[in-house]
Amino acid sequence: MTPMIDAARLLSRLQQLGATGRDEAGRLCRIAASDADRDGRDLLCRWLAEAGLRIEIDRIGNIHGIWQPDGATGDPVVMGSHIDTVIDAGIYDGCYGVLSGLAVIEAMQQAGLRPARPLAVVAYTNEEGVRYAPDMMGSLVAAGGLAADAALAVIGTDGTTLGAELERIGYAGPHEPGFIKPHAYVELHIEQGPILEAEGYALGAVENLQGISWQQVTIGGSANHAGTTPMTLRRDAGVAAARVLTFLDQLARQTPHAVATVGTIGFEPNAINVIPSTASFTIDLRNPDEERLKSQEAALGEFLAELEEEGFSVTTERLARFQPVIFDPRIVASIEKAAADRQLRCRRMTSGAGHDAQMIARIAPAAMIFVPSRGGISHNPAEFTADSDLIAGANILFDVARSLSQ
Ligand code: HGY
Ligand code: MN
Ligand code: MN
Repeated sequence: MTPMIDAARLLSRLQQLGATGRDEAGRLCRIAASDADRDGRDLLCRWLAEAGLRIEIDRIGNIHGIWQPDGATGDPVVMGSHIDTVIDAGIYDGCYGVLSGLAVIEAMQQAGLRPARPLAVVAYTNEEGVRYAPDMMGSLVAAGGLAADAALAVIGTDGTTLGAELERIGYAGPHEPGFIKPHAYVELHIEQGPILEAEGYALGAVENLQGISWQQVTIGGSANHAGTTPMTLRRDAGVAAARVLTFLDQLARQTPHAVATVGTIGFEPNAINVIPSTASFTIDLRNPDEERLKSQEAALGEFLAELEEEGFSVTTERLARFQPVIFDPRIVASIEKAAADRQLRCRRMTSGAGHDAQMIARIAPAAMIFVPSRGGISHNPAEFTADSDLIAGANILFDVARSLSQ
């Protein structure tokens, strides 16, 4: 009988964690290093302790639950993801991978397995990057892509500092990030896109992940009276920003596999009868092809230069820039084999979203397993994956982690 994970307990924990860190309006907002995040972390650590795992926290707050079975030696097989969320989030993004990693270890313990290697489940800090940029921060630091001190010094959108917030919530750990070097890393995650559902697949074996470019842009014009200022005499920063948004949208629609998003925007002085003097907004560009991503960035730069020619001031701040990542073909193949062995339909695919796996791939063989998202919806409370798909994915994670830890 092929061992299986405890489905009821995994589903129950997903709901319990999903109920933790909701704001007064009932929205799930476990923003990294917030009180809500602390509550989620505390709950996860309780479950890790109940499973008898050794809990180790590093300076950037990455939580490691380590299982060192008798006789196991060498670097651990790591299963991870994140439990911080975006604003008004769904309950599966990140949490599903962390809780499934724990379920896999518990299933191995339950089955009396004696893996040759230790196993660990990791919840990386600040994967979403909502308050502190860049995103995937905890795994980036663990992979040596960003110094821990630099990350801890990052000032958030609310003026707080990540290091002080981690101290405040009690998750500024003692270990140097990267103190654990994974033998291999596997991340189970919801697809957050429409492909698996639309094509009738139960699983995705993720072989690559697209490049990401985040910038903060501030355009300066001239405040003036909304009623008395003729259209020909205006330097309206709001309209200039709107032109950038439209330009980026059209550019992405004309560039293969490109996406472009302006997720935040603000005007100064932000009054109904004042022409905006300043417009500040964020730009998220992505493409699986590095050269095309560079061309999107170059086209944006040229457009902003034209606005400067027209008399606007333009400043840009780089918030994140990650190149596309290719995952480990052997692990991808083992995901496909595990799916075939369980008679589950599986297809290879690219990840549109950023994930901790793209960072850990810098220091260890890594790959991802996707399960379908209903309607392709994510970063939205309507995010949903059917229980049968959740359990199937967790069992594939079990099979892959077991084969990697033999
Ligand atoms: O931005 C992303 O793709 C991820 O959800 N942090
Ligand atoms: Mn995620
Ligand atoms: Mn996310």
